[in-house]
Amino acid sequence: FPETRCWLNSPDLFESCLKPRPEDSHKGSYGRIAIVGGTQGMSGAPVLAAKAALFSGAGLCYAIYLKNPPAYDPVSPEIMFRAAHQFDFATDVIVTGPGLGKSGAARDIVIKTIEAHTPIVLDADALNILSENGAIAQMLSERDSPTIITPHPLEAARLLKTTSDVIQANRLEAARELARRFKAVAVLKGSGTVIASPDGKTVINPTGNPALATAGTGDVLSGITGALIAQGWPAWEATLAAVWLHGKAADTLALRRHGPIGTVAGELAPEVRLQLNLL
Ligand code: NPW
Ligand code: AMP
Ligand code: MG
Repeated sequence: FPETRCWLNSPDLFESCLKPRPEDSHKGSYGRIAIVGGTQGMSGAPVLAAKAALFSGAGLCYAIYLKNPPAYDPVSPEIMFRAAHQFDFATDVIVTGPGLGKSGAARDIVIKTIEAHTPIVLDADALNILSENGAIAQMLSERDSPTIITPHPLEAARLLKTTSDVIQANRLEAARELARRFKAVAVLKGSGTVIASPDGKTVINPTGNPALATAGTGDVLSGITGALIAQGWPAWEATLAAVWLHGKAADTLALRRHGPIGTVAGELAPEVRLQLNLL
């Protein structure tokens, strides 16, 4: 890989992707996104991602559950819930993994996601399934549409068959290896998130702080990323912008609002919306 390390130091890099909204535009103009996940005990994860997707500007958002989708979410009634067997996956982008679990049905839905001819974001349990199934990993490298993977250090360790200590000691190399091996834009999360492309671009994100070290913040990141892709951003720029915005939202909350303790994942979406409108 070429040594293309740099810090993502301003939103200038992706500002050009953010287009003004034409007067006669409608919800269809801003893309349809499906979030797939939410097994028993983790039903909130797709809701966090879906809410973040809507606050990041997606036109229509479905939350897809393998079984027993909730009728609706009273806090975010904009989200449309579906059972996987009722859904045709004909959306502009699919985000699979938040709270998905690792059942046989979960594995089948990961395969269906990878077979889609749209950009996909694989997070959380979709990555854990990938780690345990070489044939699915092989399918990824044969896709003709963009793939984004968003592992935290332990998920990255599972994908690369190593330990999170080894990953953390070589974060740039690990991100590059993930991008190369899975032919994906790879986001190695954690303090100083590293984003790598399959062709060797590598950047480190400067935003974010330990306020993000709390349940569900990764699920939120997957929703923001999907939403920018639904709105037509290229995968690389969408990923850089999403990681930057997610961290910036946490910085704003922690520095300006209530300090570093006790941020919850659901609070990030309105801050991301504010940042996007400021760009
Ligand atoms: P340790 O403790 O250091 O050994 P898992 P998960 C490590 C869903 N969720 N730097 C750390 O390991 C997700 O979507 C649902 C270093 C940590 O203990 C998934 O589907 C929620 N290490 C599922 O739960 C809210 C780091 O990884 C371990 C690190 C399981 O996902 C919560 C955890 O990894 C959750 O999002 C870092 N920055 N970050 C809901 N409300 O429905 C993580 N680690 O065992 O894969 O579990 O990430 O919680
Ligand atoms: P997940 O573990 O999937 O919920 O993802 C956690 C999210 O919070 C990722 O975007 C991480 O980069 C971010 N995060 C966690 N801890 C920190 C930290 N200490 N500094 C900056 N970002 C963090
Ligand atoms: Mg996660």
